[in-house]
Amino acid sequence: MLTRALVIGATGQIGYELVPALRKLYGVDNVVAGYHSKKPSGVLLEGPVEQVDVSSRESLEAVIKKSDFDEVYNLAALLSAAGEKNPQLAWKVNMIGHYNVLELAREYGFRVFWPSTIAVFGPTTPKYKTPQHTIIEPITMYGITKYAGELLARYYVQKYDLDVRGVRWPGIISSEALPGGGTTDYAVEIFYYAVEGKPYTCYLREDTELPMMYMPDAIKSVIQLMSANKARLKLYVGYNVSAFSFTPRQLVEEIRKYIPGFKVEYKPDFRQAIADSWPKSLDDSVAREEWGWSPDWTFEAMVKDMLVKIARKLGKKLDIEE
Ligand code: AKB
Repeated sequence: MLTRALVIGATGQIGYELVPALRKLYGVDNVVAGYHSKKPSGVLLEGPVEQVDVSSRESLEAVIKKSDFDEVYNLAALLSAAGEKNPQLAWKVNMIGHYNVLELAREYGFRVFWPSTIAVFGPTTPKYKTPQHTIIEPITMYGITKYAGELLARYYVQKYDLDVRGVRWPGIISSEALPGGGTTDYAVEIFYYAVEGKPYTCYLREDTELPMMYMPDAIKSVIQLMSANKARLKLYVGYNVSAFSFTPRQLVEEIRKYIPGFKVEYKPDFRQAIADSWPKSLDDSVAREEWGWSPDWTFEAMVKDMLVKIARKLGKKLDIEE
């Protein structure tokens, strides 16, 4: 049987790479790229696209009604930094949008993927090997909506027997679409500066350690969780998933192995307090036990691959053996 899927937030950092991955699995015509203010481009235009406002039930239902979707991937969200600039909009997109998807899933019967984040954790959470179940007191609107969203999704699973699944992603590093509005965005931006030969000003302190993951593993986590045997799942949403952790200083040192002259200065801004409230590493043993999660990419392999890909994208020559 063919699976039909809608990806909401397809023009964002993760959507831009999830859509082609799903199209490979389900067929190009069976995966609709849902976008809002940012117009689709590149690979997204190889298949169907639809404009959709997740915070409007009418807009969402109009798209859902057009196709018999089996799965909806709701990636629309204002991230941590953007959410602090406009908390009201963050609530609307992250919370009402999530509620609208769950309500329509109840009526139309599709499965849902909805990601949470390390931003659910706060300053009172244990910092190292942060357990799945621990103190959760987020300080950003993004974190609050994501933790409330985890509880809401689990409520729909229990009350209405919905199939809603999701992970808690760390910062995601990728070479295709740029991230926007996150606290971990520096770890992508920095590669563009390094490859262009420009100095970079980092908005986090050099010793700010955060958990991160390379995009191929983020995509793997979605596909692995969505294809996991339902009978084995207990948690359904908010699974801690981790790959590696690093500080800006460690990232710069690794980049300098390939670009020795790369210059960086540190000027922490409001994002420092957000980063300081998050874990430094995660315990993802529940995801490993329930659906066999394990990452493929190491920090060192990610840095090398990013430099190769960004250099190719910018048409720059770097002396790196592939
Ligand atoms: C952010 O920095 O806000 C996101 C996240 C960790 O969820 N990348």
